[in-house]
Amino acid sequence: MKPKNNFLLLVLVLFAFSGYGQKNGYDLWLSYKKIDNETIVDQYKSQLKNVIIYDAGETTAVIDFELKTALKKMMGVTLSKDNSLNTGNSLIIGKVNSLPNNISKNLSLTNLSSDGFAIRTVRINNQNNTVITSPTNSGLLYGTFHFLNLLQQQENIAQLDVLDNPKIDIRVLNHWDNLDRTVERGYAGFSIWNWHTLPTYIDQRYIDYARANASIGINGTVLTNVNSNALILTPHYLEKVKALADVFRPYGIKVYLTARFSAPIEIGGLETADPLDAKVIEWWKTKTAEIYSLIPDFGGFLVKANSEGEPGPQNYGRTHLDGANMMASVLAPHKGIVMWRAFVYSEIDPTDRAKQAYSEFVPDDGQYLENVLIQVKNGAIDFQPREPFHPMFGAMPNTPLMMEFQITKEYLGFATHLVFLPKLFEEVLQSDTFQQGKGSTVAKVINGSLHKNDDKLTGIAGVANIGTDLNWTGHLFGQADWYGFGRLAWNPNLEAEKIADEWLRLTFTKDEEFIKPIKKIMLKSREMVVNYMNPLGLHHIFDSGHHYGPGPWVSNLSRPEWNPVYYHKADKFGVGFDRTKSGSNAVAQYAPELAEKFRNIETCPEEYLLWFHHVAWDYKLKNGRTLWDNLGIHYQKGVNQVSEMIETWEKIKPYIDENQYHETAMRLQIQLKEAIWWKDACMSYFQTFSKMDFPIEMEKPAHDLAYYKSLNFPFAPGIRPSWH
Ligand code: GCW
Repeated sequence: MKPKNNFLLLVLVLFAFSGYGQKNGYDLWLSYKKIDNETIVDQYKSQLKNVIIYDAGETTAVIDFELKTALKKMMGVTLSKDNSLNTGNSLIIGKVNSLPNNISKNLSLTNLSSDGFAIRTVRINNQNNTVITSPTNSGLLYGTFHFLNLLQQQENIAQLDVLDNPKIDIRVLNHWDNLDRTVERGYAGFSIWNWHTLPTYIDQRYIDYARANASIGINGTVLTNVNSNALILTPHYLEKVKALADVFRPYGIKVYLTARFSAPIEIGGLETADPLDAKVIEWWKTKTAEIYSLIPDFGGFLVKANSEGEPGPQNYGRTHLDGANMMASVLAPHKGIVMWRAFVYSEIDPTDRAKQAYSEFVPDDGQYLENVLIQVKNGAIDFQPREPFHPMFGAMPNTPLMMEFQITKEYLGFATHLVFLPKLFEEVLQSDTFQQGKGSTVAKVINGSLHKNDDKLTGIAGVANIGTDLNWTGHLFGQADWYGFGRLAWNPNLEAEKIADEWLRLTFTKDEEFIKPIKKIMLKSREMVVNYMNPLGLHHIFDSGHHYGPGPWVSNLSRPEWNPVYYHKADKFGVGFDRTKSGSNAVAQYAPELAEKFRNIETCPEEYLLWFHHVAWDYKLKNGRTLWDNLGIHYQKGVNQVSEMIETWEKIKPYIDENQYHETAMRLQIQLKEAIWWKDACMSYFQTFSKMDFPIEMEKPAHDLAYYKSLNFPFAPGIRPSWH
């Protein structure tokens, strides 16, 4: 850490010990609560007397701070710093090749990858010591956090033998943050990047943001919105970006920017942004060199091109391949990468929106330069409560595909609904693409196990849910989604249940009376939101623009695929989007094994029924009831599940801080109200087509359809100012 940051360190220390952050949620999963079990504290104290940190560059101070803070808070201990290796009960932290020989020779670390770490109990002079090692500084930091995590969870540390490697190389957050500090689809306040006071004022949040991310293995951040503003690439802003990069570097976090494709025109004074134009290429080359002169480890660019009106190579008759490769070629000499988004659909392409990205990208498989990753959303439409996995994941064996998840809940209840997203992420990651036969899960596509060439890059991105709210994410449980994303980015095969368990222990208490019921509601919450918003494969029936609440009736927007009626296609016969041969045939983009299953209404999983089929209202589902009845049953079930969640929450009151209890309790009330609203609005609307009575299980709507249609929310949060 640079000397000028010493003052900040002091502020950080004072803040960390004030207990303030713990109560309002600011400390996230790093609150390092006092360990209430004296036997364990005594054990830890006897096993942890001394600490030695071998040179970890700028990261040394970070590791030192974290250990100091954590051990003091958890058990009131400060470790001594004796470098002699003779004391025993030392915590020894050092890179593989900076550890003394007598330690490293016994460690057998052949399986350790560059950011991986090992934590081992080793004997020196007949005394036990704990060694944390890695080939890199970041790995040492990850190992330290892991070790502290074990203490927080009160694990036995007497005989440690841990080796953990990240399974994905690039683990980034995408901030959809604008330069005016609004956050597109952000529900937790304003952007944490205060561009006005940067580069001189380093907000404490930047440091705590870096700590939190490093603690879960996130190693990159894209600071700006994919709907980008070219100004970020001007010297005035680059200086500010550099300041952030300097803060994040010791935490192993690289900075990336979104690159507006038309920047050569907007800030470069050129007449074109044609990717094959020599002057344009030269402009990007010079701009890139300028960025690297300020930020030598700059990560690269994330690009949204020719999507929702953003400029791109197609404006010049070129392809995504031309655009991506041009940018990649200017970044390659600096070891930078391009993350080129596949979220494209065109206002002039009349084919099913769900098919368009596949059609644009798959034919060019294998032709992208080595430093290009194609960033694909988890599903083919848009972060819906449930979508089948994006068919591109099984169809581009020769191109690194990056996963893009949305951590912010644009379509899952903003920051007011409790919905544990790792359950959704897990479902997608464990879906079988059949790319190379059975077992070719999406996780294997993105972690590179299916690549022929071992050197191919791997990556995963999460659209951040972070803002200036005291607790960062608005909903306290939104922290679990950030945490869970990081954990899955490190290891996409982790189970959502384990993640929920870890997060609850780290954030609240390890008391099973609390953990058990709350874990249960978290794990159920994803299916619950599907039930009360988009059951049985319904999708994109949100009110327009802000996507707050139901709007299945919306049909007046300029582009057909912006209207919910495009997606549900309700008529007097039935409801749902026919994506079989008789319809758009999007099923054909999946491997034959899956296409076969989805195509046949009898074998199509019910959760995807209306995604792939237009189904008659009186069609009988597996439970013998009609589709119509089942819709009502699902909507009601979702509502009932929210009520159950509220009952559970009331019971755990004694185990949690009062403020946090009340905050969540109030949000749950909003969730209940909105779940009922979804049920009533959607069922009233669909009834105008089905003309059938509501099933007996369903509570009748309190209002008529006209009422639900009349609701209007011009200032619902998260929307682009220009879309109001
Ligand atoms: O779902 C849509 C969102 C837009 C977003 C776009 C995208 C950043 O409604 O707000 O723009 O996806 O992912 O590019």
